[in-house]
Amino acid sequence: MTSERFKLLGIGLVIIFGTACCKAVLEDDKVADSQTAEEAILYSGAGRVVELLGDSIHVKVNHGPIEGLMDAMEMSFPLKNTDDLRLIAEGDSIHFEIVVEPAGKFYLIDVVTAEESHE
Ligand SMILES: [Cu+2]
Repeated sequence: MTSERFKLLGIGLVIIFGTACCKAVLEDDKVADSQTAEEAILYSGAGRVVELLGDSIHVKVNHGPIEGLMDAMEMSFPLKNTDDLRLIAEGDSIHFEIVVEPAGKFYLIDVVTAEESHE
């Protein structure tokens, strides 16, 4: 009974936090070694918005390689601040930061369109 519940929870988390490929990357030893005990790590990325997912939290992005984290791929990310969704549309080129917390939870912050990102 209990293990069945954990199994369902696990499936739910995979659905919520994105693709299995990225989950594997995030559990990579290299990532674990480079982080201190309690600090989240910040990565910069760029890509194109493929789809704004209907749950108002996730965005599907076709992103380029993110050094130290993952190769180029198409995947869904949760957003830290859902207000960012109002600033982007499908097809936009975007820049963003990915926060990876020590426990492996990750989400996007500072999502801007490429046109707005120059200083
Ligand atoms: Cu990815």
